[in-house]
Amino acid sequence: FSNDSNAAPKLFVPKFEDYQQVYNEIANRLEEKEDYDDGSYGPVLVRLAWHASGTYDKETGTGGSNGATMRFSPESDHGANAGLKAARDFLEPVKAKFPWITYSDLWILAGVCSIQEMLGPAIPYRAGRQDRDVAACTPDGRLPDAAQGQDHLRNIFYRMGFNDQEIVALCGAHALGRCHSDRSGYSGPWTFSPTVLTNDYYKLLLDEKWQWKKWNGPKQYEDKTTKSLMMLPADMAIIQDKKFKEWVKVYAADNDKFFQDFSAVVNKLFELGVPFKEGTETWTFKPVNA
Ligand code: ZEM
Repeated sequence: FSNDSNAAPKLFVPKFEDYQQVYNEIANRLEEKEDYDDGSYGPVLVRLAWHASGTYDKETGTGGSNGATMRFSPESDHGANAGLKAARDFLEPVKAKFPWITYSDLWILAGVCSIQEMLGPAIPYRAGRQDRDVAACTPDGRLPDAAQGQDHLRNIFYRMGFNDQEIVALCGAHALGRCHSDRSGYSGPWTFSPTVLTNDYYKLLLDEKWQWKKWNGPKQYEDKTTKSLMMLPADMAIIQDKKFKEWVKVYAADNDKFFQDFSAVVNKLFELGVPFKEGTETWTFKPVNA
């Protein structure tokens, strides 16, 4: 005979349905502030997930999305992370409502949710990241510098374990969002639809004429036709380099191919260095508004 008071306390083990609830909560709040940027927190949440993951170093196994160490200074103060407080703060009420999820899993789930809700491809997801403390913060300088070119891109992304095709596929994320003069110093969006994922970034790179923008800010390009779009020096590097440019052409010509490769490479990015338990299930969340 046993009754509840004798039973061991039941540990809450969240399942797919529980993570889908978190997904739904984020999806339903993405456009809650009409005056935030282009009307959606999606782009800045994608950038948070990317910067949490892109610190990975394959040689030492340090960095990556396991840990969510950008919560802490010095990592939160790294120049590359300027402005990401907006994304972390957006997610605080979600963490409060679902306290069982780790920050590290939440940030990546928010990235997955944002890509899907902005009409991108399904991104497979696995849970199991653990939060780590300030001692696990990565050194400054692991994320790419927008002012530099192809050699720098290769150094940074090869360190994470990506090849040329994967680098170009990842850059397609710049179809989303914009640069902010009070964050990176750069200004403006890359495409005319910054809250919808398309292959327009590649098309615009190839089809537009790009010229240096005349202004007091950091060196960036503007399109000659409307002067309302931008490219970073690092963006231009992927059409200045012959091997990168071949992939730009592939993705400009074929949105389905871009979506397929983007989904695979983002999944790889978001899982860099994460010590998943053997047998961890891979899930695909059901879109809410997409
Ligand atoms: Zn970005 N990125 N990025 N990026 N990025 C910015 C914004 C966004 C580089 C970069 O310097 C910058 C990837 C790769 C690279 C997003 C996603 C991804 C900004 C503007 C800069 C300067 C920040 C600001 O002022 O707010 C460089 C040099 C990269 C190397 C190739 C990859 C990979 C990404 C995801 C897979 C997104 C979504 C944004 C827009 C953020 C927003 O707030 O709108």
